[in-house]
Amino acid sequence: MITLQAQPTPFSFDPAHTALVMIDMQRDFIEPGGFGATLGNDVSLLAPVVPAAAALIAWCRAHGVLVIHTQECHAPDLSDCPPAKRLRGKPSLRIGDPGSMGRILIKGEPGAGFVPELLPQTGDVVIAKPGKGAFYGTPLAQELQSRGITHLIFGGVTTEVCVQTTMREANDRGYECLIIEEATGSYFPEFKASALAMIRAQGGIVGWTASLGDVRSAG
Ligand code: C5J
Repeated sequence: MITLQAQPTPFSFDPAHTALVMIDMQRDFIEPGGFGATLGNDVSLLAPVVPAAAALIAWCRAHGVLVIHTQECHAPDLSDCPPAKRLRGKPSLRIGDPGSMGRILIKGEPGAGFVPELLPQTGDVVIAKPGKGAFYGTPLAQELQSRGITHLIFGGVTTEVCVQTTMREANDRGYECLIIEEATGSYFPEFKASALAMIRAQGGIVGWTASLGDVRSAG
């Protein structure tokens, strides 16, 4: 068992029954010209998440924690993209439109791929997801159940959208959930701070939060 300092209380887990769920560290969210930028966001705000996520992934690999990468993307024919999602708002390019990194958020296009620092390795699990939550329309639940996973560690982008949605879905499914502060990020720093505060409030109503330093101090 590993116990690390966390809020609101220490978080204990057996690495053999724990998975890291790294959410949507894709070029379309982190680099200029992708989905995040088409929505008018300053994608440079997410740059510091990349080295922190890499450090967390390395720590998990060294401690025998399964690494799962999720990827928000859609089929080339958009059959898994509801019009409500595609037509929402006034982005400069919509999902499926051609951009500087290929078609926006389409599976197999360069933009939908992971940033080069965080490419999946042999033994990792990759989950392509059509929604914000990683359980909707994916085999994630079966992947976790078949491996006897009980605890989940979270990182990725964006904190208050896909990360928080997935953490809440996991919490409702009975998983003990921890999010690592530096390894997650938002285009809106105040939303990140609020999401983390909501997660650990009321005795950890959604789960625990900890810093990368807390993780490293655990061994
Ligand atoms: C968004 C995500 N923000 N991965 N996706 O649309 O958070």
